[in-house]
Amino acid sequence: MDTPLQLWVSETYAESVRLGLKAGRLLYHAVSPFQTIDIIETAYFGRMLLLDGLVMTSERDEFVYHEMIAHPAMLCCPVPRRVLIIGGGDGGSAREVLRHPGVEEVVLCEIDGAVVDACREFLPSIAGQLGDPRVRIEIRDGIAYMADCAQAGGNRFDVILIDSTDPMGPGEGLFTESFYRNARQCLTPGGVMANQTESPVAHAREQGLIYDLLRRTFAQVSPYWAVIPTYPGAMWTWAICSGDENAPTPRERLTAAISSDPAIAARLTSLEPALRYLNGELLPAAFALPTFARQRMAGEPTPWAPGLT
Ligand code: SPD
Repeated sequence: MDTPLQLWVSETYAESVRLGLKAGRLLYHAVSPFQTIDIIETAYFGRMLLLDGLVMTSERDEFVYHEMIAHPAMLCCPVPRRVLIIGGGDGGSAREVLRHPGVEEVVLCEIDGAVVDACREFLPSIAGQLGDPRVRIEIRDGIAYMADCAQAGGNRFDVILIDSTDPMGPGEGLFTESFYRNARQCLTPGGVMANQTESPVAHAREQGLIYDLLRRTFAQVSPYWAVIPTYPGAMWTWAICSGDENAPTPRERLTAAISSDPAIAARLTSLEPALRYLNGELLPAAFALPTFARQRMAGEPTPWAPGLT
């Protein structure tokens, strides 16, 4: 009896845990100077982008990640006009940023032009806004871009999003103190940076190190989380960071905004019809962290928790 061939792709973490996805056609495969790039069809999550075999985004759950990296930081800033995205070559973060009416310029600095081209061709629902005239794509190393921006005097972007890969391969230098210091200098007064900070379940050690660096570099660091079903550990985090020690923290700004700042609350309400994840009830709740994650991010000793062996 013929058994139909079934293909599965999987991502392993902590050397012992594996998430498997039933796959269909391989739509795109390339080996660029930086990484392997694959776009595949999956049975449940639609088309999916993998870099060096690690899941970056899928048609079915990308909205959670992209809404969550973009909108909290954009709302934190009273009038975000100029936005820098480091990484984010799939275009999902740019698409969300462009939903904010005052945005005049989005610089997307992606190291690998092949990622941008492949996503434009095979993931149009994610990359479809990359042709917007407000978007300027720079195919460059984000570390060098940020260093140049800081050296030229900084003070250039209202919001910076670090939409990076994991801290390995080409993304590794995007998790360093010097990179964060340059990012802080590139912000305008009152500006904020948001970055993806991995999973408290799958990347315990890496996450502890990332938050050490962030707390050393920025006066205020507000972590928040959501569930991304296709990512290792599923529980995923971001942080909004600000260099302004006298202002309320990003968490306080957003939480107060929802209850008492009519301008920010109105901005979120006007976005809501276009969003599938974020809303006025969820935004303040996303900053409430489980104790083990909160302890680790604060640099406190954490009793055994997922991800620590
Ligand atoms: N482990 C996956 C981490 C990837 C984070 N960046 C995803 C890019 C989506 N725009």
